Amino acid sequence: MKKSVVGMIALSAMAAAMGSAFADEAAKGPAMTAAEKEQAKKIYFERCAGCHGVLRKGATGKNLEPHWTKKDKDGNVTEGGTTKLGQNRLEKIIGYGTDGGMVNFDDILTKEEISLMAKYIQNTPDVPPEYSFKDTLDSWKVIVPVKDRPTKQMNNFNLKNMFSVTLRDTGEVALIDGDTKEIRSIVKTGYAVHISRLSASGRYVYVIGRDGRLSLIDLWMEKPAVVAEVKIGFDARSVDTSKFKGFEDKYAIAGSYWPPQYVIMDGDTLKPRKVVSTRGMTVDGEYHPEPRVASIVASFIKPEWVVNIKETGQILLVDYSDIENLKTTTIASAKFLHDGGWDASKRYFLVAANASNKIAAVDTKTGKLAALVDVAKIPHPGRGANFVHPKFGPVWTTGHLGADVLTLISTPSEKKSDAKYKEYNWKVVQEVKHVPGNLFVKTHPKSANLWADSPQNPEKELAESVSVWDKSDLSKPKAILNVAKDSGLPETKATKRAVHPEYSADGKEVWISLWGGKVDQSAIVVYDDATLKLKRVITDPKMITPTGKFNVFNTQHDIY
Ligand code: DHE
Repeated sequence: MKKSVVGMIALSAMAAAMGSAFADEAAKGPAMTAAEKEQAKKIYFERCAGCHGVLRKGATGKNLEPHWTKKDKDGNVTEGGTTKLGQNRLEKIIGYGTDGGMVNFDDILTKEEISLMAKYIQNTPDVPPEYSFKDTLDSWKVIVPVKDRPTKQMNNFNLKNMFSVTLRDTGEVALIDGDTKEIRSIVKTGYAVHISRLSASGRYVYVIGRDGRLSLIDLWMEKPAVVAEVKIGFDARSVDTSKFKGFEDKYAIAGSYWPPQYVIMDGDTLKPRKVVSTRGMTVDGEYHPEPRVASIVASFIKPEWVVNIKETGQILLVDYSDIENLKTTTIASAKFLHDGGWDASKRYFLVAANASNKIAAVDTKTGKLAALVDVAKIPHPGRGANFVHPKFGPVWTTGHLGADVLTLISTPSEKKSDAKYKEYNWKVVQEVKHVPGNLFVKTHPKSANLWADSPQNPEKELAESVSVWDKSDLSKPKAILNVAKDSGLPETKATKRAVHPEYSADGKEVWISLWGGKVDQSAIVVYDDATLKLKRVITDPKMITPTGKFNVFNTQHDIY
């Protein structure tokens, strides 16, 4: 009950913000009542906008504008060689998914909702309102002023091994003690929190909700709680802080999907300081009205953030040393930039240009594109996984949503002993057989293993399992762990997706979320990394739809 109410409230707020009536042109699409449009609008923002875009111009997902979703009355059913879709075909695609990577929604939406969505996307997209600096400032709240916050840690938790865990559908984050596995605090945040990132100090957790609400959690409080909040847009995915020496946590930055812009704030209060629009030209020289802010990461070697703009394929290096006179380097890479992580040296940031099937590597020392590497279909690295390959030296690994491999890319190293690997740099040196539908790969410098999930695989058994390889010999058969079975939770018709492996601070345990259906019990399943044996199942009625887990120490130091 609780989760659906929270979800409804958040979505109504978001949908209400998305403008009012349809444009006149919409009359040309299938007829819908006002109530149907409202319902479809809400579902679209909850389930579809992330991949297809608010304006439906397409990104990870296809373009969904009426010029090809809607068949013409005169029987003209193709455009540029592509068959226009129409009601029946759209219903099938939404229900059953496609080989192109569209997931099936028949276990999430009812038949009536699927039919409604097929009608909705044949109508002209709604254009949501803008969100100004004043709107951002008006939403800003300091709950505990800096002067009233503790001056030392007031609890006796081992903060380094604390995990910030997204409880997706309740709009909360659970802070779980990695040593005892106890839930220390459940904190109200924005809806469907996407990521948690740590302050340079390791004291504060920055949590960004899908609804654009950014929350600042103080881990030093007796019971960690939110000390400041701000809404940075209507739809958001990314946040980080300033990490360069002398600027530690002075600023925070959060990226918005809608409106397409980023916001720079004071690090300790979230007071908005600057809003910067990301609208502009794609790498192909076309204007794009909705270039969303995807991953953001703070450089350790310069006072800069790497800000990846999805639809334009432009990588921005935003220099925060003087935010009144903001300097930005714009690096053209490839369209549809999404998630990514550092190489082992933390000089190069590697980011997936997912629908272009490429990995872009930016050299944050020279401020230039280091490489654009062709890879298999729809790379999705999370943050990737760095390790030393026995034959090819240092490599960074990505998984794929749309292909059955993990891709290993050789990365440069300044160590003399690694000079022999130079010839491989920025080449795909190995593809390791996995299954499609992978979202996250993970390893740890102290671990012998490489872990990968496959939560988007259409086969229930594979979506509920994770795979583990021995990094020293990737030709050895992988171990497959059925996380759903290991959890001991009752079997359900709905798939419990095993998602997002995350290491403990010492690299000895791996935590996997078992993301159950809305009404089923979820869990976090903890494995011993050395033996791959089940160590603990963390479950609780309050543990509703856990997804991302962020170990404080590993996130603070970008260890992956
Ligand atoms: Fe994510 C990272 C966007 C769907 C869980 N996800 C990211 C990042 C982006 C992004 C831009 C990188 C942030 C950064 O590093 O600064 N994700 C999107 C989408 O647009 C998409 C495809 C659709 C949507 O509507 O959100 C999407 N993501 C999902 C999910 O369905 C997941 C599995 C669960 C959920 O939250 O809905 C999911 N995404 C995650 C996680 C990370 C992430 C756990 C962080 C990985 C890490 O280890 O840092």
